[in-house]
Amino acid sequence: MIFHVLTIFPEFFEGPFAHGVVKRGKDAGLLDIRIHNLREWTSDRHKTVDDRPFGGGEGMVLKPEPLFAAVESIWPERQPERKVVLLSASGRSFDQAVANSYTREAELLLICGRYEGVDERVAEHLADDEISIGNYVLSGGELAAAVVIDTVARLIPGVLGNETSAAFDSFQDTGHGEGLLDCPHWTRPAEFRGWKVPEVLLNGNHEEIRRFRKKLAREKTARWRPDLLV
Ligand code: 9D3
Repeated sequence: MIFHVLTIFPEFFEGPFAHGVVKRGKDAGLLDIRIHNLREWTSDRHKTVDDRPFGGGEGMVLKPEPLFAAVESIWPERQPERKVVLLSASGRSFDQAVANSYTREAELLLICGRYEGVDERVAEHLADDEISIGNYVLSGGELAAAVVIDTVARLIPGVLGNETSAAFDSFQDTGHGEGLLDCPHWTRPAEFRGWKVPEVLLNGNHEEIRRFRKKLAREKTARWRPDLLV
């Protein structure tokens, strides 16, 4: 799968994809990440990418021309399995189901918004989808693009060493069922600063361990994500 990122901060992406699962996926040839500098598609001396909002108001807005020129030069042909995704605070919510749906694409082109926003003609006539990663205010789409790529990349068959992407059908698929959060985990030492690992986990009774983990998963969900229980 090929991920394209269109941004005014190409250096931002030197870090996020240089480690771990995404790096291994790249090295194995299972995915490719291509960072594109939006300013390459400006035609004025100052490489202008933004302008003042019509109707007045705070801040600046990304101009449509460089964005359309960039997408049309990266993809001279739009194909059904190539999707343009606009990262914006006003998009639909990104979640595991959206990530799963993106694994069916051959290529994604992620447009990182900046300033107060992006000219609405980009959302209307250039992007196939408009995505927010959560209900909080970021200063731009770059962190969101990195989140989307990380989440989708690990679902690509082979990237995690898993060929069965069906095992990742839902966010809460932990083996406990019922859409619960994962249960807590412990490792050695069995006692640390006087805090003991639950005895059940040490006794080798796998049926009892399974029931215990499910109980803890329910308790954890009730505490931190009661919305998942309704
Ligand atoms: C309410 C007026 N503005 C906030 C002071 C709106 C606004 C404009 C631009 C809010 C955020 C941004 C920049 N954010 C993104 O481009 C963005 C984002 C986000 O802020 N939150 C969650 N997901 C995303 S994806 C892109």
